[in-house]
Amino acid sequence: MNSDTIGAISTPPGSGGIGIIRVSGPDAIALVDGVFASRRTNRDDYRIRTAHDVVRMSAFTLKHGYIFDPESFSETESGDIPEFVDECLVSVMRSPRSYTGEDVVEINTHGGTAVMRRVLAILFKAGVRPAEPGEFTKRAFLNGRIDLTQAEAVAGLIQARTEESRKAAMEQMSGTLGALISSHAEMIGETLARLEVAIDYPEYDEDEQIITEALMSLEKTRDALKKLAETYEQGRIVREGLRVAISGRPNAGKSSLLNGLLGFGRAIVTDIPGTTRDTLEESMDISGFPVILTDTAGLRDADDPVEKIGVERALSEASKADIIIYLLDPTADFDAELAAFERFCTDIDAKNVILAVNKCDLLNEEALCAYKTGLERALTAENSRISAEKLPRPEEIMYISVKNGGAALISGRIKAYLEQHGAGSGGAILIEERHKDLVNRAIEAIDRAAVSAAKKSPLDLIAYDVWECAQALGEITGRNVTDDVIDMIFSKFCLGK
Ligand SMILES: Nc1nc2c(ncn2[C@@H]2O[C@H](COP(=O)(O)OP(=O)(O)OP(=O)(O)O)[C@@H](O)[C@H]2O)c(=O)[nH]1
Ligand SMILES: [Mg+2]
Repeated sequence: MNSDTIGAISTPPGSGGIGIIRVSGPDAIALVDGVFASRRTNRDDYRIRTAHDVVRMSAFTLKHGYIFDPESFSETESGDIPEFVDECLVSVMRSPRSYTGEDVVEINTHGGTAVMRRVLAILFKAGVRPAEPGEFTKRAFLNGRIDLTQAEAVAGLIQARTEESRKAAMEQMSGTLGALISSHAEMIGETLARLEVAIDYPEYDEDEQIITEALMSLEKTRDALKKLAETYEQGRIVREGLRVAISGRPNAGKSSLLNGLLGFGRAIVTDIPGTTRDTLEESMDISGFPVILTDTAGLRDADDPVEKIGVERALSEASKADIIIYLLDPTADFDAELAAFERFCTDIDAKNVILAVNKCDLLNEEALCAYKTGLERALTAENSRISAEKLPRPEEIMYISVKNGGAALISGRIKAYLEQHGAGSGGAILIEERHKDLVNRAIEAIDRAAVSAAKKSPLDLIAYDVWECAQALGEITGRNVTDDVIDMIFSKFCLGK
């Protein structure tokens, strides 16, 4: 247990209806008690200095009253009265049944910057130490209230901007991932114990038998960890958002599509080719997932040095994207459009290109039909420079008009992708890179142990790798983790959490 008492404003900076100041530690109740009074006047049976209104409170109750400055008492007509700084509600949680596991007092003040600052200053003067970012949650972890994966999920939950991000963080905070990792760690621990017994008492057991059993158990864990590692891709989308780049030749309607998807005129749209020169990034919510849309400069051999840089950026953004929406303009020169698309597909390592022919409103049925036939013929393995596996399948090419609701169709495609790749399965998924790295370390350690076992290496060599696997898993839940790692994790938190 920590010996000092910490405090911080837990509500966001700025002004709001109420502000919450949280105090946690062994002296939390006594220290707040010294600056709080439920009444503003000394009466026969009530003395502000010795009322002990907070000390008398039961856990999980609220009391109305006033925060005062204990250094400001002065004699008035109504007695020895301090300066009352704010009217507030105080709640008390007693150790160990609190967020941190310590005594916690929360003061609901009025949410003004000056109010909260002054109340905090009074508390600091009384002996409360300013909390570091994440220190309340760090204490919850150190006091065994939650494991490290749950603590990390608290930060994820606070940062979550979309429904699916919230769900995933909530799932992790409820302990699903921690419990899964712990159960694997337990199995690994048992295997390790058996190996160690065999090392210590070589006369008792058959090495061969022990190794076979150990390998079987390790393999099970390995398969489960592999499955878990695969969920990181879902987790990454939930955490960072799906990256969608909009590419194509100048004037294809890229900026119009960006605006259509966002629902407001974010990007400049004109009929002058080369309107967008820099990349333009905006985030939005599609089906509860965070999506980062990037509008890019139209692809062409530009003479203008600024546009040239823009085109380079456009290609670099596209290569980083999870999905590319490539727009073709059927009213522009067919060969130039096609050549640009082919070059795009061969030049960059593009994944998941959705080819969409825009401005279909400008073509009559006959022209559209002819265009379709021409495009499908050009995009066959015999006719195209694009490698067969990258060629868009004819049935997947979209024919849209951004002017007439085309953005909704594109949004539908993105939705379908998210449903396939980003859906939170409800079970444990890996969101944090730290967890993914450690799961992979655990898998690698098991692989090494398996190789050693196959080579009939000495038991202690195998045991060492099994031990390493256990270490990696323990680092995920925080069972064995260095202070540096703990500090690094909690430093990313916001103040007051
Ligand atoms: N008729 C019609 N015009 C469209 C459609 N989509 C875009 N346009 C028009 O095409 C022109 C170019 O649109 P932009 O969205 O600026 O095209 P862009 O691809 O961003 O162009 P650059 O920034 O120059 O690369 C504008 O005049 C748009 O109004 C569409 O579906 N139908
Ligand atoms: Mg543009």
